[in-house]
Amino acid sequence: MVMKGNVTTIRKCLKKKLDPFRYEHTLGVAYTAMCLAMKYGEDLYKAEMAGLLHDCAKCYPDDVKLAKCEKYNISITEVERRNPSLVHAKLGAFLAMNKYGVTDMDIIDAILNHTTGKPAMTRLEKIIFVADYIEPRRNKAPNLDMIRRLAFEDLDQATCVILKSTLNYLKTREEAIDEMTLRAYEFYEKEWKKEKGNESVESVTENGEAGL
Ligand code: DGI
Ligand code: FE
Ligand code: FE
Repeated sequence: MVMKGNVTTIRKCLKKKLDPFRYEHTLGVAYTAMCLAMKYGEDLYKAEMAGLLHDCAKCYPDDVKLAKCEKYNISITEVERRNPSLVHAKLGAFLAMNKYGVTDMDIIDAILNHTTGKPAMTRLEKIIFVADYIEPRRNKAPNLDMIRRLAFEDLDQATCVILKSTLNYLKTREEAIDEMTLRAYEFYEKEWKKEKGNESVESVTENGEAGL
């Protein structure tokens, strides 16, 4: 077990476990999450820890991810079995708790829900979900400039646009869509409509999918 809550120690360990691109992304998410935390009054330490650890299980090969889930009794859905890359969120939350010594459930939940999102996310969950998409090293998604601005104006609307872009991307690639991704979008689309009436989410995401 890594020394509890020590950012420097956790970083050293992550540098060994992740490839260089993923490590850079990880630092980007941690810093972006802290910026969003400053804007929205979230705890900076929680944002940093969740950002640092959100992809800690990302770089294991798919079969190793599934084997580790079996070993630790982490249950896998049908969609996850067909798309083992989705599993890094669950496995990452488990490792954050059991290997990196995180006890704060806000941090664990933010790691757990960072890939699909879910309805009615906490502020920290939304911060990590959004930071994952907009961090400076991420550059493939369309409309990133707009989404980056929106993230610092309205966290719920940014969450909604990112979910929509992700769904568009998954549809064009004919990938299985996790029930939770859909439910999350439906929830945030309702919130969007309450706020923006007839202006559709598509009007913001219209020119394309999220090339992740
Ligand atoms: O781990 P990252 O690449 O930093 O980001 P992430 O954890 O958000 O994972 C991104 C990938 O997850 C991206 O390729 C889209 C995919 N994803 C999100 N929701 C779903 C999904 N993939 C499938 N098959 N189904 C989903 O519902
Ligand atoms: Fe991830
Ligand atoms: Fe990530």
